[in-house]
Amino acid sequence: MGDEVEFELNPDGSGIIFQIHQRKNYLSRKAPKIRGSSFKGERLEQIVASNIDQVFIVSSVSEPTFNNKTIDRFLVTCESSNLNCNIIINKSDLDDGKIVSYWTSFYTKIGYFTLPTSTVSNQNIDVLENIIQRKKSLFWGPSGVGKSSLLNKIYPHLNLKVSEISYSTMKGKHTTVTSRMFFMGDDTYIIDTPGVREIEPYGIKKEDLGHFFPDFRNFINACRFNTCTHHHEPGCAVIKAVRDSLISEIRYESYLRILNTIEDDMNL
Ligand SMILES: Nc1nc2c(ncn2[C@@H]2O[C@H](COP(=O)(O)OP(=O)(O)O)[C@@H](O)[C@H]2O)c(=O)[nH]1
Ligand SMILES: [Mg+2]
Ligand SMILES: [Zn+2]
Repeated sequence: MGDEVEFELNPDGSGIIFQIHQRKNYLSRKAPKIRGSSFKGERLEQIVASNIDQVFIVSSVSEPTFNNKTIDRFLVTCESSNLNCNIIINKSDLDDGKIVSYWTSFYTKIGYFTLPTSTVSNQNIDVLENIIQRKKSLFWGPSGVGKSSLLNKIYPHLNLKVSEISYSTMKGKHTTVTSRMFFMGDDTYIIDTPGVREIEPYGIKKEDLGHFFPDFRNFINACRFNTCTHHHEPGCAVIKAVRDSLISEIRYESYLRILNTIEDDMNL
């Protein structure tokens, strides 16, 4: 999706694509595990979208519960694909006064543009509308956080299907089945993606993971070993920065969790 192609038009109106331009960037993930399948082979890389100017990682204050670890996984995937990523904290109308201000300043400090929004109170809908003009933007995040609702708010004629929250699980149901790209005129494209429950950063080596945490970057070069995974190694400058409160412990915990999910055979 979003690939630029050149094609020839035949007299009968059919076309032949003869060149797919090289993708500027693309977002991929591992194909999800199929529940109940016993297939243990290699899981393929799935391309979610390409040639994207900016990604909005959408989260919500509650329903589903705010989860910074989920945001961090999405961030790592975007960083590793060289994508410009921003964070949306939607459903600010459900805030008890703590989540929005705490996490907005948390991620802003790391350097991510973070925008609290609400399709109920309309908070920052105008700001969002402004920053997506003349760009190709992808909206990504777990199901139920309000991605389709936000897009409908800005472009009511899109009429994207919005899900009911399932109160048994407090998780949104998947209503968007495949990613869909819409041309909104004036060089503006938006991509609505289905909710992703499980996301695993694809194809990242353990020793490279730290580079996808911008808040670690200033310290990594000072580690004793250039293959340091910032896990246990002596002379690790990242661990020291966590101890000195120069790196947030919360982010370091996220880092360790993701590190744990990277399969060792990636390092062979
Ligand atoms: N309270 C509140 N509910 C919202 C907001 N935005 C969306 N919702 C609700 O959240 C549910 C899931 O929305 P949907 O747009 O389908 O989420 P998506 O799966 O991320 O596309 C729907 O019931 C929406 O009405 C918001 O800002 N505040
Ligand atoms: Mg949706
Ligand atoms: Zn280190």
